[in-house]
Amino acid sequence: MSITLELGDIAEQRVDAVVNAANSSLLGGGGVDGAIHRRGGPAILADCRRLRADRYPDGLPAGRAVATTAGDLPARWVIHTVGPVFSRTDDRSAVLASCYAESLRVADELGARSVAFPAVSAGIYGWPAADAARIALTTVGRATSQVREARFVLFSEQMYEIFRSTLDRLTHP
Ligand code: AR6
Repeated sequence: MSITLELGDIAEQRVDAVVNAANSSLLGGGGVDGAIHRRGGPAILADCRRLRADRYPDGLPAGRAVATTAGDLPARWVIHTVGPVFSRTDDRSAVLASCYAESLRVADELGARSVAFPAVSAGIYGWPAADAARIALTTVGRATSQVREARFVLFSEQMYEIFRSTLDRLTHP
């Protein structure tokens, strides 16, 4: 699998699957979630409502992932994952790592070969950027998957630079 980095909007990516940094309700929010539902249209929310009714009446737990249609996005599927809210007293790194591992597992089930990821938990959920980048890149780098391209789509120059330097360090220790 090749890991690539791009500065841009995740909702504009032409890939098989786009990963959404959702919340447990699966019913929408701000940040990545807002951008995906705005650009993807009502079909995504309709699928999410069905998932809540059928499989996740209490919501999708943090660290898990589930797929829906991508609606009007230039992708085939959205893989919704719920990152942990950052805590200074409770180490939730394993939950954040699980978001990436589970998203790739769902991508494999779908047959997706290219997947775009945001920096899960690094926005509204408050995870420090450098640590979020380390967890994201090490987890995806170690995963066994049929996915050929894992593309991290970063929303600011600063976040892009953090991911680039972290990736450099991991590939040339
Ligand atoms: N494309 C790529 N990255 C983006 C975009 C975009 N369009 N918009 C924001 N980012 P966040 P979280 C960056 O807050 O921390 C929602 O309300 C952002 O700058 O989207 O997991 C959900 O419903 C940051 O670096 O996700 C949940 O309630 C990263 O993406 C909650 O926010 C993640 O920021 C989830 O919070």
